This record gives sequence, structure tokens and C-alpha cells, in this order.
Amino acid sequence: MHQVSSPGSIVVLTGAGISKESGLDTFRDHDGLWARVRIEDVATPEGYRRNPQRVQAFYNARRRELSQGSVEPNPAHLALARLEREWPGEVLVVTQNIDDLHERAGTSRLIHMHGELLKVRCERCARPLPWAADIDESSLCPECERTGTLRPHVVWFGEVPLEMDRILAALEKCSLFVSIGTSGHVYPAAGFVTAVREAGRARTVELNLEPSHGASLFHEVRTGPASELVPAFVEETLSSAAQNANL
Ligand code: BJW
Repeated sequence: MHQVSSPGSIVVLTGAGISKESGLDTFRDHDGLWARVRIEDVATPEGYRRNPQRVQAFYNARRRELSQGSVEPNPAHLALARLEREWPGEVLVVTQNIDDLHERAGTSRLIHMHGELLKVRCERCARPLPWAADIDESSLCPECERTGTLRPHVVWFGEVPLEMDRILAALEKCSLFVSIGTSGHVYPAAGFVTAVREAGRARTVELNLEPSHGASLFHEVRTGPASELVPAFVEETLSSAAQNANL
């Protein structure tokens, strides 16, 4: 049983596992994306320079999949939005996911550290823009009106994740750190639990289908599907805050 002093702040890190039950594939599970395509080909700047069409096709397909009516937030996304609404302190969700399921569930304090599928950025003028359609070599940047310069607004291996200063500041001061549906293989996200432990003030909890690569670093690990574990954990956290408030 976890306890977090109210109204301390909470940081939640999410990974592909939280969106699995919404119908989106993870990366490293046996049926995941990396079983079908090579990381070096589609998730590195070198792969993009070698074959931009292949990389655009990979992200175009995922962008179309996200717009299908069947892909919707699941009870885990909804529970995190409830946590933000009802927790008396600050809640920040840091997601490695590029889907928009947290937003659709109602989470508003959210950082997409690996970018967003529904945005593109121009390699010339650099500004991220909302984008729901396919991208190809004839796509025109609406800002500088060049063609062939738009790329997915995502963070590939070797690139620097977004908003790291804001994330590290939140990790430093939080009272509870919860990691959900991430395998713990990709840095810097895999190192967040260590940063929190070194700051010495937060309880750390992992909620995952199975213990992750870094499970031993957490105070507590719960295993099972996110759609069950997360609503139960949020209910428990909010009830413990309500009890503390009544003492
Ligand atoms: C469920 C479930 C259910 C299933 N319920 N759970 C050597 C040592 C250490 C580090 C490095 C190194 N060499 C290079 C590095 C750095 C490198 C790195 O980490 N490499 C490692 C692979 C070794 N990292 C980088 O290059 C990053 N940049 C960087 O470090 O810059 C330097 C810097 C940092 C900080 C400040 C300043 C400078 C960039 C990483 C970019 C990652 N990009 C990707 C693709 C882009 C987006 C996209 O296409 O979607 O991001 S890779 C991919 O992995 C994607 C994900 O966000 C990321 C993490 O994957 P995730 O979410 O953990 O998914 P899975 O599939 O691995 O796990 C799913 C989990 O869910 C599993 O555990 C399941 O059990 C579970 N699950 N169903 C609950 N129903």
C-alpha cells in the first residue's frame, strides 16, 4: 500500500503499454512494431536520410491508424485524467507516446517527450504544426512554402527528447512517481526512477503487464493490464488523500 502526503505533486511516466488496450502496438513485445520493422530504418535520423519515403510511410500508416474510430482512450487514460482533476496537488503526465489518447481522455498537464504523431515540423523553418494527413515529398510547408521539408514531429534515437528541463524539475520535487506501461529500455525515460530516488523524497511505483527491465529500482511493482491496474491505483491514491484530509 502506498501513501503520498497530500497535496504533494505526482509525476506519471507512460509508455506504449498504456495504449495497447486501445488497439495501438507496443514496440518491444513479441507482436510489437520492432518485430516488423528495423529501428535503424525508421527511428533514426540516418534511416530518414537514407530513405525518407519508407519513414514517412511508417508514420503515415500510424497516423491513419490513430484516426480510426476504434482507437480510443481506455480506462487507464481516463483514470489519469481523473487523477489530475481530483488530486489536490499538481499532477504531470510525461508520455513517451506520440498518440493523442491522454489529451482525448482529458489530461491537460502533459508533456510528449518523444513528440506527437499529429504534428509535423519543417526542417527549414523548424516550427511544429498540427497535421492529420499523410506526408510525402510533394507536401508543402504552410509557413515557408517549400516542398520536401516536412518530417514527423517525433524524437528518434540520437535526438534530444523534448522539454527535459521541465521534466527534470518536476521529478526533483515530486512526492510520488508512477511509471506505467514502459519496458525501461529507452533513456532518458528509463533513468527517471533513479533521478527520483536520488532526490530522496518520492515513493516510486511501477504498473506494468510484467516487471520491466528496471523493475528492481521501484519501491513497489504491480503487474497486470493497465486498464485494470491504473483505475484501481488512482482510486486508492485519491482515497488515501481524502482520508488524510479528514484526520
Ligand atoms: C503493458 C500492456 C498493458 C504491454 N498494460 N503494460 C547506451 C546506454 C544508454 C543509453 C543509450 C545508449 N546508446 C544510446 C543511448 C540513448 C538512447 C537509448 O536509450 N538507447 C537504448 C535503446 C540503449 N536514447 C536516445 O537516443 C534518446 N535521446 C537521448 O538520449 O538524447 C540525449 C539527451 C537526453 C537527455 C537530455 C539531453 C540529451 C531518444 C530516444 C528516442 C526514442 N524514440 C522512439 C521512437 C519515436 C516515437 C515513435 O515512433 O513512436 O520512442 S523508440 C520507442 O521506444 C518510442 C517509445 O516512446 C520508446 C519507449 O518504448 P516503450 O514505451 O517503453 O515501449 P515498449 O514496447 O518497449 O514497452 C512496452 C511495455 O508495456 C512492456 O514492458 C510491456 O510489458 C508493457 N505492456 N501491454 C500494461 N496492456
